[in-house]
Amino acid sequence: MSSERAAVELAKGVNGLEKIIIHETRGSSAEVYLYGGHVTSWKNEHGEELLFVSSKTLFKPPKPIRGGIPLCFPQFSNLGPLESHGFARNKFWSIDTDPPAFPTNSSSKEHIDLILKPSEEDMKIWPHSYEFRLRVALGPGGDLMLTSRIRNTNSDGKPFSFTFAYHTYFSVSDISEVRVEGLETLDYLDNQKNRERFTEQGDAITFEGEVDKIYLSTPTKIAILDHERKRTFVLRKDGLPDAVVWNPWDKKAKAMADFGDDEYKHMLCVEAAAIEKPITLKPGEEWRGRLELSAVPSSYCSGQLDPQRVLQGS
Ligand code: TA6
Repeated sequence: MSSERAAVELAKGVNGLEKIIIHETRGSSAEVYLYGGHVTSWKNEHGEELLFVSSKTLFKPPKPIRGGIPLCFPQFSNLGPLESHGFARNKFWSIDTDPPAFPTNSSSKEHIDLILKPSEEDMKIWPHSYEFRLRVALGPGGDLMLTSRIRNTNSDGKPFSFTFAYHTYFSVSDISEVRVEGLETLDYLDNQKNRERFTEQGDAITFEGEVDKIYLSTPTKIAILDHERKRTFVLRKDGLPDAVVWNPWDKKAKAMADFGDDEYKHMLCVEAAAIEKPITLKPGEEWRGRLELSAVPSSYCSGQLDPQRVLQGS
């Protein structure tokens, strides 16, 4: 990295919204907006963008940013009285200048710490005091890590419960050529069928229409294979038992103002989540949910790549 460019820099983004850019020595980078604590870019060492952000998204509060990694907290989707996916994604976060020590060795990685705490106004919508700390880190190999630490700071002794998701939008070459491995034979709730419970078939998941499923108690590792780009995304998660798979396809795409009609062909959401069993915290207790994303080159022609090797590999 050229000496003059800092590893972590504050910059002005779209519409003057503040963002932090994290640079990793070998060339990978990530961008996080203070608006929503929202990662909007993750690039590999070749400068290739790995996340999808809609060309129609407005970057205009209070509208959430369409793409990247929205944070769904304290409510996933409409599973509660709050707005869809809760409010964390349309709040202004602050840089956490004094984060509590981190257990893992992520201090060695380029990172930024953000924090969200409720205002008096917020407490009227969700009557709980909390501290939501988010660390966004880039590993030497360009892996992107998000660690959320949510603490109940209620002084009235009250516990609170929440559901959560890292609503990651992966950039893919052609959705009809993408396979998801690691969710075979699992139970899921189908959002298109009133969250009725079904069991997934035994093969990799492929896409030929709208998909909106909450997979329950999944393995900690899921692979997304983009054959055309010879790229495999490996999603590792901790403290997040469930995974949501979403592609709106053509009709829903047309119905979303902040989403291009054909953009469904180039994105797939695979979301590390805690939905089926809401997390409950007593005052003083803290929950941790970690997401680690890697993009590995994969030469998938005539069955050379064994996805199981990706899933069982180190
Ligand atoms: O995570 C899948 C999902 O819950 C879908 O049902 C769809 O609504 C999507 O999220 C986008 O939600 P949003 O509130 O961002 O429009």
